[in-house]
Amino acid sequence: MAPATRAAASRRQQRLAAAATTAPAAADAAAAPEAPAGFRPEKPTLFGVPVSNCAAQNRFIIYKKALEGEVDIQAPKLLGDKGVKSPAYLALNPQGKMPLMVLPDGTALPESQVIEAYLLDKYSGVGPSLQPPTPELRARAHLARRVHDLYIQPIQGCMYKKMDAADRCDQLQSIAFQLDVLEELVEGPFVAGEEISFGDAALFPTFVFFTEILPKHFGWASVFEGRPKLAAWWAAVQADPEAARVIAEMRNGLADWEAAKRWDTLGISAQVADGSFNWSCS
Ligand SMILES: N[C@@H](CCC(=O)N[C@@H](CS)C(=O)NCC(=O)O)C(=O)O
Repeated sequence: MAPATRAAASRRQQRLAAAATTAPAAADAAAAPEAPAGFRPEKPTLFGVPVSNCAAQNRFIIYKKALEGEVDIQAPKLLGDKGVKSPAYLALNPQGKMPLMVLPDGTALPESQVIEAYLLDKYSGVGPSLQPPTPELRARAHLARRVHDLYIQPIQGCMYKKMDAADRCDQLQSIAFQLDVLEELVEGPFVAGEEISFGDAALFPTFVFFTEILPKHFGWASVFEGRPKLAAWWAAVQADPEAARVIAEMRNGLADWEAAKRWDTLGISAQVADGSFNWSCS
């Protein structure tokens, strides 16, 4: 390796090591359990919490293919008190996000789409394929995931995170727009036709946020008003037993947020009460 390349590689290693060791406050680091060195789980292990829509996408695949004997599901706190910001977690996923899958050889697979592709590939012979039957329908399922991952997931925090009121309102308007995009995209009854597929897996957990949060905290009359195809799709998804299980898990997580008065504590309710913005995106 040329000296300049070696120096750049060394700087990169230092930045990653710094992210993995300095993210938690020093006081917390003392309380955190010792990070397992070179985490090597017995089974492929998915890290995520019930309320995370990103992790929920992957749990759906695991449940649908009945892989719970093969794949372990754990909370990020297994790797440290700071969860996704624990040094041991950051060493496996420097982005500090869930989900993350760790394989028995220590290989770390972050990103819900990567984990999903791995599960669908590795266990292609187990349970339903979750692949739409034609290239055109598979393209539609991929498009649903792209719309979700590029245009919805990055702004979903506007429903439940602390932020400036004007930015929040702009992002809620963008969500309303993306719902209109999805209304045109869904084939029916599922995203890519007759069978539930990875295209639905990408979308439906985020609809738990939409349906639980937007009417209750932002005064939306309905997420589905003027969107009949999406309304029928949501009914079809909820009738799927494994989707219903994931939806219930997420709702329980949201109930904890409600019990903790998250929207009041973060000042979201006060922003909405101010009424200077069109929160219902009508
Ligand atoms: N593109 C990523 C997004 C991951 C992501 O943003 N995960 C959220 C939960 S849905 C998270 O880990 N948030 C915790 C944090 O940012 O501290 C994926 O699809 O996996």
